[in-house]
Amino acid sequence: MTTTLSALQSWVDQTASITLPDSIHWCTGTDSEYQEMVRNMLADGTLTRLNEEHFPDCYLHRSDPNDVARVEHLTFVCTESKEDAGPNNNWVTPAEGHAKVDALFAGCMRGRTMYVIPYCMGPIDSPYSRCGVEITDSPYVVINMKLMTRMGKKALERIEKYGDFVRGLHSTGDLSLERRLIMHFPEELSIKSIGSGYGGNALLGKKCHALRIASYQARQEGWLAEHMLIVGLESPEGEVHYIACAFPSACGKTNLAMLIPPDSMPGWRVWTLGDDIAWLHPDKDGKLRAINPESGYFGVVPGTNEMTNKNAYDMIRHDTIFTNVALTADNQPWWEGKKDGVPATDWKGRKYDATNGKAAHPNSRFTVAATNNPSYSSLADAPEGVPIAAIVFGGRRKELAPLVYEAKNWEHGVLVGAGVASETTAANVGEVGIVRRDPMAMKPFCGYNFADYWAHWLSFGKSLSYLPRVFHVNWFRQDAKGEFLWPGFGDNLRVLNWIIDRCEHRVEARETPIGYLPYPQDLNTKNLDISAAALETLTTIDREQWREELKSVGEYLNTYGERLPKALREQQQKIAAELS
Ligand code: SAT
Ligand code: MN
Repeated sequence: MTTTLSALQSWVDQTASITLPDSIHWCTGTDSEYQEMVRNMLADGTLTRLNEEHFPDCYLHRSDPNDVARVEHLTFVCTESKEDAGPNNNWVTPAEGHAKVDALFAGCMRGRTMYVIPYCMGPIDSPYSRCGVEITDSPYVVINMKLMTRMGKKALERIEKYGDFVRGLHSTGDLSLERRLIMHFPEELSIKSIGSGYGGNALLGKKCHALRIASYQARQEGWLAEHMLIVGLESPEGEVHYIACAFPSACGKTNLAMLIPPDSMPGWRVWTLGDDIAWLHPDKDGKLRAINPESGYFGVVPGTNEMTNKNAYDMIRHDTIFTNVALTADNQPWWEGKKDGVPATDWKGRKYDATNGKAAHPNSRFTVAATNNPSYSSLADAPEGVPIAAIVFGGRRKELAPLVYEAKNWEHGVLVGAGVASETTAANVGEVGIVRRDPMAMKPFCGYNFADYWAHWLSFGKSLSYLPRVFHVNWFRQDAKGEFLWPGFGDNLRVLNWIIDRCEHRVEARETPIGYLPYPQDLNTKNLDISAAALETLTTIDREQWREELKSVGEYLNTYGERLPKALREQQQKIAAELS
């Protein structure tokens, strides 16, 4: 298969003349292509087949031990002006970016096959979808892209029809950190990534295209590309509300997107649209609609079990690629938090020894098609997407942030999003557990200056006739002893229930300077083992701490200088004044 689109053909030819692969394979996206690639990868050891009785068609891939997470310090946004990339991105000029990375691509595919992957982010027939082509020398990337995106023949047809596509060039290179770079050229709608075969560094449809490049495009075109799950919540009365929630990587988006209602909420059902990325558009009636550009999940494995996320646990028992988990003696995948089995081999392939640390890597992942999910919503394929009733921001905060609060209006909601802070996780290389600002959970993913991004959020609100309400949640609040105050997981539906009740004007709330908090009696705590004191802590604010927080948010906003939208500064000053 080649293409009738000359711009694509010449880019592929030109890339081959630089990277010098032995052969070129145009991916068709068929199941037989997937099977054949898997067979080859089993033969050369890139994959290991897992226990066929318990995990049919499941495979383990072990990445290089120095290549187990995204690398924000090696990720760049290359725009002509430094200000356009903003203080939130690493920056070099496009000329310098190309020069740096092109040197590494020269001859890098010698002895390898070059795969050309046409893919579509979003339903093939949706006006909101956007296409890309990833060129890669990694078969692991190909099979992951097959599960994560709509790739192959249909995507190529759409690309040939419209003529535009994001160009993503990827090579695993030699995996050394000195020669690893993840470069974005938003002004050219292109990506060049070398030196990593892992997740968001290598599956270019995901963070690189669907967030960094798409956020840049979305600003120009009047929409939003966000790090959000999309979930439908069906009440016992049969009403369905869709909400979009932004939490940083490894803070439970996948769990929330496929949550199982607690026993004390009979009749509730949860429908998953997406677990990581949402593209948000105003529709012709001025309502907010969301599509999930992806069609699969790349989720954190550790902690997944029948109690925390039964849907995920069932979903990954067949047709799943595991990356960096441990193995039991009979070749079943094993991870910390798995209730049965014991590890025999750790994620590096060594005989398991507790003194070497965890058996599975904390950022070990499953890759699985969304249709494997028992709570999959077929509306994930609807070209028009779903209407969004509420936007929910959140982070991992031991202290300060209450269980849930509601912003007073859209502008305040933008400030709430801009002020999100969270403890760092294993999803990025670096120290874990440090609180940092992660506005809209987009710190690693916004393809342009955050100041311009907030301005875009503010003006986007004006393009909507029906504004969704904006909330902030924190499932991770702890007491003085380090115990979680809220049970989390399925019980989070109790909080989402309150959010829906607010959207439907069914409950009052207590007004505070930071927003509206629930009255404890309005949270459904039936059969929940939670003390009145804990509930009080979760639904009130410490004014002194919040004064400090608003000061710190103000200082953070200052780092964006003159470009910071005035309305955001005014929101921060107003709340700071009300707190003092
Ligand atoms: O590695 S990924 O970026 O795909 C996963 C994540 O960090 O959210
Ligand atoms: Mn993510």
